[in-house]
Amino acid sequence: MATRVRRSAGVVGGVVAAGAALAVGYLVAAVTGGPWPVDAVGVQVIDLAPGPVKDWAVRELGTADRPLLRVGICVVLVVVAGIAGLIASRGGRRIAVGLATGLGVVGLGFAIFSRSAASGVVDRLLPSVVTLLVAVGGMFLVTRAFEPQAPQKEQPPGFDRRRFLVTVSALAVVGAAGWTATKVLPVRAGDALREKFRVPRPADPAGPIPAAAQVDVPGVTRFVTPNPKFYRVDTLLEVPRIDPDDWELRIHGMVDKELRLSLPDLVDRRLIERDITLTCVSNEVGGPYVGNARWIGVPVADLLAEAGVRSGADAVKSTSVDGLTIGTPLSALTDGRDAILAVAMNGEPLPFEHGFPVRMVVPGLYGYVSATKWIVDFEVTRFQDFSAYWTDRGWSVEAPIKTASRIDVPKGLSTIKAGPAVAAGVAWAQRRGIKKVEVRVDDGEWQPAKLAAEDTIDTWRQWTFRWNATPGMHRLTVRATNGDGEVQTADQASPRPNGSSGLHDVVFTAE
Ligand SMILES: Nc1nc2c(c(=O)[nH]1)N[C@H]1C(S)=C(S)[C@@H](COP(=O)(O)O)O[C@H]1N2
Ligand SMILES: [Mo]
Repeated sequence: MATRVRRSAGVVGGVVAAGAALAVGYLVAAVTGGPWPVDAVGVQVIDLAPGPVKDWAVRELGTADRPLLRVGICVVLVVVAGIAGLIASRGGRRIAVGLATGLGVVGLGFAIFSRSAASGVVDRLLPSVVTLLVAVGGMFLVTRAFEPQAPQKEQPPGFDRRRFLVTVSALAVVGAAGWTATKVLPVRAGDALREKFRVPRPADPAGPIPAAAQVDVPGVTRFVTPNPKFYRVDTLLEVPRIDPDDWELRIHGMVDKELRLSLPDLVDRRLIERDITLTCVSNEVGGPYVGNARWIGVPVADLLAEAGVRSGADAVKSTSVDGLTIGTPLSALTDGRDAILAVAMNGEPLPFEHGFPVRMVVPGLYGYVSATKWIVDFEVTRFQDFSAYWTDRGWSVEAPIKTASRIDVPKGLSTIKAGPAVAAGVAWAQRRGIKKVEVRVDDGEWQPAKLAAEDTIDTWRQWTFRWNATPGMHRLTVRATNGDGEVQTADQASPRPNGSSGLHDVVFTAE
């Protein structure tokens, strides 16, 4: 009985020591902006995850894979710590402290080598160093309760109940305090940073969006995606919070004159405002990774002209604050389309999740080859001289957005009223615009849908379709024709390597 209590205490002690270490480390990460060791490991997992696993995670879990990955890593750590505590309770105190040290050092190692937005060495390492110290110290202190009562070597481990309860409670309080502090104190300096930046007035504002761009059918996507609803795709567990006063962009490489721009330098230039629909290459047919916003930014072409592009260059390699790289064809930045370094999204500074303070937006290209968030470096170069984050992972080097269409209403597997019915959705073919949308009921003929007003060729376009739904199960299929007259292909392709294709359909019942 006594043995069992001691062993349970060992497990609890190990778990509490690990929990306190992780919680205090989390607080330090929040204060410094450095990586929490759990996230340092997580980002490595993301970078190393085989393509299919990553595709699966994006598809099935969306952004939910982020908290899940963190929880998974914490669970592994806590289980190992529990086992270490158990070993200590059986006389293996050194092993337990050694395990805690080992795990802490591994976390520190990941923090040194993994991508992170933290710039200074201290900010980058402090969270893992503190986690390591609390883990080792905590394990050392709780397991003191298991020292043999008498000094003889051969004595079985003892169990000093009082000492155990005192150390475990103290650690639990420290951990809980650390965790709570992160949640309640304004340590993330977050919103204050964003409020430092005032959205500038564009010299070249966008025209009003035609009211008729938005169809009036319940359940259809909103024409302008509200910022909090905008899809998010990136590889970070903690969103970078860049101080706009510290931000600097370096434009260099195959240019005549290198530029270094602070945020005031950047927005001091000619600003344009444009509606542009972003799309992720990972979007499945009918999927949600597409959104439309009104952006304000500096034309990339202006900056390139200022820097003077040398002949021979065909690409721009842009880098975000965490070291992720994106390769964009130079031609897409200079062919007259509205490629911008954006500082505002729907009238607000960019949300942290969407790249504050500056990101690139290029109409017509999937995000992974153009939409660099938290951009800090812009190098004019040649495709043959570098490879970028996603292309290293099996995605195409060049990726224009494919013509696509989606049915939002009726929802798949829903039940609608038989009789006069309405379907509605969106279609997009950025740079070319949408000229026609057609819908097919069951295996019938393609029939024209009614197009909503066009905003621009770089935005998606809504459509409605009215028909008489007879009772029973039905399938609606949609296809779009872009402004070049090309009909969306029915050939099915999965997102990898350069975007999904195929026709979206929904099955529903009318009764
Ligand atoms: N720094 C950084 N920028 C990034 C990414 C990223 O992982 N890191 N992902 C890209 C991808 S794949 C897409 S689709 C868009 C998504 O932009 P959003 O999250 O603002 O919707 O950002 C792009 N820019
Ligand atoms: Mo993407």
